[in-house]
Amino acid sequence: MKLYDFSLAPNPRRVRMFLAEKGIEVPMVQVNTREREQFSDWFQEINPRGTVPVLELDDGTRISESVAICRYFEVVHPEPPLMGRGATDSAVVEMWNRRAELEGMAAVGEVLRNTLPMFEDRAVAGVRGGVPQLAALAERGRASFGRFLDVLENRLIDTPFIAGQAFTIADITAFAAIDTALRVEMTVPQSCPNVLRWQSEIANRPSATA
Ligand SMILES: N[C@@H](CCC(=O)N[C@@H](CS)C(=O)NCC(=O)O)C(=O)O
Repeated sequence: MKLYDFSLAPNPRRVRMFLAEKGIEVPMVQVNTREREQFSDWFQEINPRGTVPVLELDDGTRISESVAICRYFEVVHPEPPLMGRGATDSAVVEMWNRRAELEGMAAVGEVLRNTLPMFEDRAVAGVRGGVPQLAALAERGRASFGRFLDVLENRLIDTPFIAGQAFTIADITAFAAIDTALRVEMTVPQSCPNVLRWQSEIANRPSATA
């Protein structure tokens, strides 16, 4: 088994945090997406979509998509549960993780991909070129990110973690999104004290450095 990873990229980081929380060690292969290694012949054979992370199992099965990879490890290594237990709990975790992806990670991605010079003409991940950056999308992403923080603030008034009483994959996704937002100078404002409290707690977990 091996995990195709890039230490500086946010989505592979989600998987590394998930593995660290479970105490699982997997051999990693670095794919330097800043050097466009995702478009190299060798990696295109692994994942023609040109994205990391990718988990390769010993039987040759390849799984891309961070959550699909996490799901695999949740099933083979259920402790500690990070995707909920039982029908209700799992659905609530999934709901919050989806929201963290669609409203948090996507918003941050929209800003990053449409502003950073390294993504010039490559505003969509996995595409070699011909996708120009659009300032309006970056602006929209900033507004979406602000709304996402408001959603988290309201949620974290009532619960210690995003999906409820326990740390889950939803915390990993939201934390990775918020940490990545720093790259484009988007920070959690003082008007979100509960998000700040939660953020510092997650940052103090050993998995945060994974
Ligand atoms: N939804 C996918 C997103 C994967 C993705 O976009 N990965 C980025 C790194 S965070 C990537 O590989 N980018 C390649 C590129 O910039 O061309 C997942 O969660 O695995």
